[in-house]
Amino acid sequence: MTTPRRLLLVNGPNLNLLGTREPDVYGTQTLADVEQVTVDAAARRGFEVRAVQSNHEGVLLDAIHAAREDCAGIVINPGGLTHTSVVLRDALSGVGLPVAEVHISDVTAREEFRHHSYVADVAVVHVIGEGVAGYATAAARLIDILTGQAEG
Ligand code: CA2
Repeated sequence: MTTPRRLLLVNGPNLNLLGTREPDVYGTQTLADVEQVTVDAAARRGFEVRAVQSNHEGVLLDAIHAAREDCAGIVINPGGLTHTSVVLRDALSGVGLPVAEVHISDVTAREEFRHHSYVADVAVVHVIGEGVAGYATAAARLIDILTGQAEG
């Protein structure tokens, strides 16, 4: 089977609130902007994006499992699940697709509990603290790996 030219974009709990609160931390762009930025970056490289956001962990797991069927890689901002969820990490590890982890804010400069990521060591790309533009960087770097233009 040829590799599908499609990414799954996953946004975790509370990221539907982007642009409505905490602009000092997360900026003023919305989840729709996040999805558009990612779609545009992927399209410039001939890839499509399927986007999912949920406040329910099981919905995210099901979307990640389904990506095995028709996606080449996963761009994910797990939100707070980054710091808590072995289950999410196991799903990403279990499907075996290359993963790009994105955080809008610089989690390394925030509270101690945000410094550990359960996802970090199953991801081949990490983009932290670049705001919403970081999703474009993550998609581009992941596609470069998928197309053999960069090492994973
Ligand atoms: O910086 C990021 O992208 C985070 O993944 C965002 C998560 C946070 O728990 C992580 O530590 C870092 C929080 C997402 C919630 O986003 C909101 C946006 C606007 C208003 C309220 C929440």
